[in-house]
Amino acid sequence: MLINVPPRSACTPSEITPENIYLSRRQFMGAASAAVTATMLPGWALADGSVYSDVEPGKAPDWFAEKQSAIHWKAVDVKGESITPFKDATQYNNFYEFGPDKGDPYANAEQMVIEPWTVKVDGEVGKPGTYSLEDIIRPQQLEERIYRLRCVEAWSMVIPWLGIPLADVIKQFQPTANAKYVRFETLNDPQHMPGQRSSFSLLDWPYREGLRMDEAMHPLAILAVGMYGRVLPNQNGAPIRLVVPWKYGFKSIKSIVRISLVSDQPQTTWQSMAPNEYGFYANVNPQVDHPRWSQAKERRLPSGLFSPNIKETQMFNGYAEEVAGLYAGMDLRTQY
Ligand SMILES: Nc1nc2c(c(=O)[nH]1)N[C@H]1C(S)=C(S)[C@@H](COP(=O)(O)O)O[C@H]1N2
Ligand SMILES: [Mo]
Repeated sequence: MLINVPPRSACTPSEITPENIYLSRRQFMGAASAAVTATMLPGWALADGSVYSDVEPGKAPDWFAEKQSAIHWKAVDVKGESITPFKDATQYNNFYEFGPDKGDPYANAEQMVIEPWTVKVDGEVGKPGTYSLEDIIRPQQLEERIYRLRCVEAWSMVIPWLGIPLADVIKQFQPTANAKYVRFETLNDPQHMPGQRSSFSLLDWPYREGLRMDEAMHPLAILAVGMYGRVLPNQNGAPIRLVVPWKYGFKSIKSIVRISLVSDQPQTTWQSMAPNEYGFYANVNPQVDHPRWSQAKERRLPSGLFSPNIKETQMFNGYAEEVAGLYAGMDLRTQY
C-alpha cells in the first residue's frame, strides 16, 4: 500500500519563499479568483491569523497557541484544486444538533460550551479514563491536511484542516487485542443544542460514528482541532472532530466527547436511521448510487445557480491509491 503522507521533515521553513512572505494578505484578497490563496507563512505571521485570506480569527486557547509556531504546513495537499473560501466552509454546514438547515450551525453553534472539554476513553484499552483535550493534544505535533470533503448529498469542498493523526491518539490509549472497531460520540447538550430539542429531528442523540480499527489507524484519518490556520469554529465541530477524507462527510463526527474501542461493529447514527441509504463503511464511490440520487458527480462549492461547478466524483474521493487496500476482497456494492 502506498501511503502518500510525506514525512514531517518534508516541509521545512526553507521552503517558505520570499514571494510568499512578500505578498501581503491584502494583495491576495485582491486577486480576482474565487479561490483562497494558500500561502506558507512563518509562525510569526500567524499573529493576525493570516495564513489564509478572509479568515475570521478565532480566540485560540493556550494549548492551541502553544502548538502554532511548530505546525507542519501542507503535510498533505490537493495539488491543483482550489481551497474552498473560509466563508463557505463555515456558513454551509451539516451539524444537525444545531438544526437541519445549512445555515443553522453558523447561526446557533456559538452557544456550545467548549471549554473545558474532556473526552471519555473506554472499552478495550489499557488506559481508560477521562482525558482533558490538552492531555490528548500536548504530546502531538499539529499538521495541516488539505483534504477534499465529499458529503453524501453530493456537494464537496476542499478544507485545510489542522490536526493530529488519529492513530497516534489511539496508541496513547493502548488498545487491547480485542479492539476491532473505534466508536465515537458527540456532545449531548439539549440546553445548548436546539436541534436536539426539536421534535422534528429523525436522529437520536448523541450522534455516533465508528471506524474499523485498520481504517482508524490509517495515516489519512485525523482528529482536527483547527482549520484555515486557526482554531476550529464551533459549527465545524470544535474543539475536536474526526476527518476521514475518503468517506462521506457524515462519518467525520464533530465535537467528540467519547472514544470507545470495541470488539463488535458499532451502531452509527445514519445507519440506524436508514440502513438501506447509509452504510457503516460509507466510502465515497461514484459507482454505487444513493437509492434516491446518483453519486457519479458532485457540486464543488462555491457553486452558483448560474455557474454550477460540477466535478466527477472520484473513487474513495481521490484517495484510492492510499486506501483501496483496506477493502481488498470486499464487495463495495453490498458493503456500502
Ligand atoms: N455530531 C455531528 N457530526 C457531524 C454531522 C452532524 O450532524 N453531527 N454532520 C456530518 C455531515 S453529514 C457532514 S457532510 C460533515 C460536515 O462537516 P463541515 O460542516 O465541517 O463541512 O460533518 C459530519 N459530522
Ligand atoms: Mo454530509
